[in-house]
Amino acid sequence: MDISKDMTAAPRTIRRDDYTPPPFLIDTVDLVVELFADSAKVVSRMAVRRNPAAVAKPADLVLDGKKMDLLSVSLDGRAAAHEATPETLAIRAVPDRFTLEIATRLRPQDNAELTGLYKSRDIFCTQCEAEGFRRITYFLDRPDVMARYTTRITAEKSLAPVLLSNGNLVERGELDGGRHFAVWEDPFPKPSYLFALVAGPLDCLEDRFTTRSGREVTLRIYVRPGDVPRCDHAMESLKKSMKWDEDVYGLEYDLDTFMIVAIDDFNMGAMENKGLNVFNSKLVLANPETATDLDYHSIEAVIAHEYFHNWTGNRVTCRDWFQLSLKEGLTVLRDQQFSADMGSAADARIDDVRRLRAAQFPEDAGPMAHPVRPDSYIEINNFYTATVYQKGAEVVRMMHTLLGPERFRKGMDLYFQRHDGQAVTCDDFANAMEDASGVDLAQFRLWYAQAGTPDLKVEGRYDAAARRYTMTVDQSLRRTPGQPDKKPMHIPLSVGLLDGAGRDLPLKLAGEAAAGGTTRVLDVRNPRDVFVFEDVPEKPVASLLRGFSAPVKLQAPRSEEELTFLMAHDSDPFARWEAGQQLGARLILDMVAARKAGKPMVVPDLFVDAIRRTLDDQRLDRSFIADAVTLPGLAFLGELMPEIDIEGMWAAQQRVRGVLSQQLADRWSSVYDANHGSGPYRFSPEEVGRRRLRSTALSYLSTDKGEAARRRAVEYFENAKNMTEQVAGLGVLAELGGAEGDAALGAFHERWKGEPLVLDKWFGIQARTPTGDTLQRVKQLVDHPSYDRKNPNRVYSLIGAFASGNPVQFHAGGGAGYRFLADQVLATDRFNPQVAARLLAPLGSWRRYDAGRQTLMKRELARIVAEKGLSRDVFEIASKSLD
Ligand code: 0A1
Ligand code: ZN
Repeated sequence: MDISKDMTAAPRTIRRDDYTPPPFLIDTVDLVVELFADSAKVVSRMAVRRNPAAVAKPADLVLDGKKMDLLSVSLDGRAAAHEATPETLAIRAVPDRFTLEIATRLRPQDNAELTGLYKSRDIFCTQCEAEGFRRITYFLDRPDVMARYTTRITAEKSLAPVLLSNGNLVERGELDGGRHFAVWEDPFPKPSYLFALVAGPLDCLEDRFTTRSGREVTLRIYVRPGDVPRCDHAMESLKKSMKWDEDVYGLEYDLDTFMIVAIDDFNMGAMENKGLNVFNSKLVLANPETATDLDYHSIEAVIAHEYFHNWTGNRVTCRDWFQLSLKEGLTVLRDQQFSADMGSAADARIDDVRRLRAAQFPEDAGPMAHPVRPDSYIEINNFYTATVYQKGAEVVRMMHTLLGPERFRKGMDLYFQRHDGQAVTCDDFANAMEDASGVDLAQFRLWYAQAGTPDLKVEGRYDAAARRYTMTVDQSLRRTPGQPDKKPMHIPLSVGLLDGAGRDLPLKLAGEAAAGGTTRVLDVRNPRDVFVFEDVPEKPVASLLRGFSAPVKLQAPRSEEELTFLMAHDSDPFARWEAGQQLGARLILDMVAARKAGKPMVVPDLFVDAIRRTLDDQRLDRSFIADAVTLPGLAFLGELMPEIDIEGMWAAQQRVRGVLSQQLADRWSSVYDANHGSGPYRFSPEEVGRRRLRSTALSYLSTDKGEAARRRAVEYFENAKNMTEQVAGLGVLAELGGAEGDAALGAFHERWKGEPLVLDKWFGIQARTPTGDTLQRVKQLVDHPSYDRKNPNRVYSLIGAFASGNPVQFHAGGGAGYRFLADQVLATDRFNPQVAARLLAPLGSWRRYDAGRQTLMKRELARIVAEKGLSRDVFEIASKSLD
């Protein structure tokens, strides 16, 4: 049995329109899983009946299954006529209701795909979303088949002292031969993708939470022995999440125990299995010595995300995988709201938008562009995308904006009231929102159906005599693969008008009796909409897309003076930050054009002054200042260019940095000195802001690469009191290069060589260094003894960081970076197609580059597609990228 390679011949496209209800239902599943050192035996006993709602009445029951040995099949206690193919098992001529028992054998220790049942060192664990359960036993492995599970696990006690599965522990005991068992019962019907099993040598941190109705819940975080002291932050995050969901959505936890397990080898971030969340260990383990502020933040957000899935995903799940955003978009919105409530709402929103622009906008403009609710796929694992997650969250957020918080909450209540225990669709969600609020969402639903980022052009005209301000809004949506013609969307456009002193004006739209509020959400619905504001006493400056009220690309002919004015005065913090980004982007792009035309790149004083004012503004908190003085990233800038000019963008960005560094040198120095900090590490918004601002200043102070800069960076790195400071210092030193850079990298490795999660930072910093011969270094690091090509964290931190996080180096060198990536994709695809497919994405953007790079990138894609025995995962991305 070859379990290392997906040998599927001609990959089949699955279409949303082909959905039909399952012909059979499975009410209960009793699993017996026997774990051994070199195999696992699984016996599944299922109560099966015909689905009264099925459209067809087939004679046979056809189950999904993959990469297992079938041992036996019996129906109502007797041998059953059956036939197996590599991906199905057909049970012939079944009655209307029966008990089916199937025994299979698997080899978890050889499963490097990390889906189904596998081993992460000495720990057995499962990953069943999306289609992993079929690698454990034959099943109707689709989310609309919901069953009640009982799981009995047996194992040798010395090898696997801890035996876990979903639900409540109902029995445990000793067996002969040093073995023991545990029986878990999950009272809630669930789809197979939420099944989980974990067994191995684990320690746990235990705590309690009392729900608001008085249910006592035991909380446990399981980790490798020795890691328990690194679980406190995760536990605090869990308790905050549980409380927040009660306070904000009235949602309580529903089992007696909630368990989290940290696993070192995990393809994704984490997984919301009912009552037994499995996490990538990097999203659980933290202490100030080994984890950065960003790690602390991600842990809090992902613990919340997975916990929130208990209602949005588990209690109400997806009918089919095309509805993935039903649970993911909604749950991301909920974790974003949670993060906003835990710290600064403005920072949180800036973060959301940065991510969306860096990952989702390029996806929407590339060959894999797909709607939030896709219409087809070859491999569902390829659709856990920024579009489904981040844009999906924006879609739910827009509903929140259109309905307002109270009606949105009513919509959520109605959604749970109607659909608890069901597998439903994105339309069901929109219906609940519509029915609870009375707001018409008919046109709005296009956000689920149409791919691509809408372009919004906004122009304003002031008529002094009539005291009227007219805003003209044009929308357009470019074609995307499979969607040549688009309809106009319903776009909530949040706006304000500022007077000459920077104060918000009260807003009164034509036809309204009186002014209402200073921020208004305009309903943009047509190719062109015109909005007239009345009683406007003076020519205002418009604040547009406040709070980033819709995931669009905004174009507005605003002068540089207007943008600096907004940077200084807008009452909406997001819009304030955005004005700076727009101004920065505009001047960088102007400089790129100048460079191309052989002209000098000039940084206008106005921009330097605006940054100086931001640094001097005592009212702003430090995180916001750090955000505001950080220049737009290359991914965002690239999206604004008809053809991406990497060298040009990089040169211009460096020039702006250089000018800001020089002209504001005194400011950076005083910011650096003033934010030294003292006392033990605390993960609080103030302390995080302080550290961020200080490392931002350090980075500006290092731009000239001079002696003083090197000395300061070395001092910062050597005196670092926590991992946040170490990583910031190491990043700066790696970019400075030379003896200081090498020494710091060496010292860091020496100190942390026993900590894989910390070494990931070491790999990542080197892979992301925009200067020097990074590719050569990355190639050497692949052979480093600390590197492990089978561990997804290592692969993402080295290969992923280079290809996706270092555009300057990835696109340099006449295609050597492309060739390296393709080689890595092919090598990885032999054992882990999911990871291989994720690495591949950057090659798909070839259309955005010059002709030379296009040829080189396409050549690598073609080489990949031509490979024999390619997985469905990689085939889909590579072939669609070439289309
Ligand atoms: N549902 C999880 C993410 C996840 C998705 C797929 C996986 O394997 C293919 C694993 C995890 C979440 O949203 O957190
Ligand atoms: Zn999720």
